[in-house]
Amino acid sequence: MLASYGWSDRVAALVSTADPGLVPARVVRVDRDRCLTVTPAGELTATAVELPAVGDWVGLRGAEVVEVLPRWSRLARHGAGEAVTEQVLAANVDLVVIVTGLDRTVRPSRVERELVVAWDSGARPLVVLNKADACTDPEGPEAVREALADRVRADVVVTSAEDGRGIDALRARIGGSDTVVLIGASGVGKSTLANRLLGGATLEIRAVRGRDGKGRHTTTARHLLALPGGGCLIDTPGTRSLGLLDATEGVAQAFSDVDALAAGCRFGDCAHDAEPDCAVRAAVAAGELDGDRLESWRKLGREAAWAERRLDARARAEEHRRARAMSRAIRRQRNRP
Ligand SMILES: Nc1nc2c(ncn2[C@@H]2O[C@H](COP(=O)(O)OP(=O)(O)OP(=O)(O)O)[C@@H](O)[C@H]2O)c(=O)[nH]1
Ligand SMILES: [Mg+2]
Ligand SMILES: [Zn+2]
Repeated sequence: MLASYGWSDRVAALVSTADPGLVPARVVRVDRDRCLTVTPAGELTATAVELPAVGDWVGLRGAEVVEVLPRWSRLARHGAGEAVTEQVLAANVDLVVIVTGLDRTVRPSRVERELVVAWDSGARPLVVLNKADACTDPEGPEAVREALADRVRADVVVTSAEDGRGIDALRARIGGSDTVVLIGASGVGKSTLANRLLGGATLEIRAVRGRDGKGRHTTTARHLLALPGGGCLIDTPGTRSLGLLDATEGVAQAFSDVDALAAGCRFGDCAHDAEPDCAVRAAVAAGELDGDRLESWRKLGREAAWAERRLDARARAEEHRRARAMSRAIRRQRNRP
């Protein structure tokens, strides 16, 4: 049963460190106060004190999640609201598939942001240009693919969930025990692609109304499903934009080309602004590095650094709160007759 849900040697090793009295299971869906899990004996709805995320490996006692096993990757974003909070979209993912549609102008900066989130998750990324049958670029899908791959320095595949092209290429990139998560704006065809891979109409899809399809989120919950050819997949609701967490590591990985160039700058802390002998600006001037890409690197780097400071501040405040509660408890103990 678990074999179809991403069970691997790595998971086996992880489970062996857990309490042997617990039943290993994987979380395939999270609802308000309970989650649906897959156990060696089949599906089971379980309660949990602290709800795990979709994709988590857990230990069950009866119908209760009593242990969430350490994650090797987690796809997370900045939660809603002002405070910097982490919202985990999917845990223990191996491949993050960033989906965009060729039926409208592809925005490389959006893909760059999603690549930062993907790299930062600890999984490997893949970019999919879907809706090749409805490509609006006069140069055609392959030209768009080449230009995007060149700009974002990632593996890019062209697909059409409509006529089936590129689905084999996508399938070929998914390993037998891989957990794949699909991300991207609403209406780009994530669920349609998922249905293609699933070999049936399991997930609901709906036509996008209007040009940008705002406010039309067809998929409303994240759900982990087993793929017939091996591996499993999490479809997610479309996101307008992903807010970065302390993703400085992700920025470094997504922009390793900029980092490599920066090694040639005269100053180690060069901001590639007005410093003399800046190898990064020289590369832009020589046409070797896209100026817009450098701009993306700046913007995303700043956002990640800002979130890092905010998260640090929050962690410090939390520590302070705990210390105060502790000293209050100690005082109460002392004051006891
Ligand atoms: N022409 C064309 N239409 C497609 C393709 N893939 C999906 N669509 C259509 O695009 C619309 C949206 O598809 P969905 O799969 O629901 O999109 P989604 O990304 O899952 O959207 P959310 O669940 O809202 O995030 C539907 O009308 C699909 O039939 C494709 O390759 N070509
Ligand atoms: Mg969907
Ligand atoms: Zn520089």
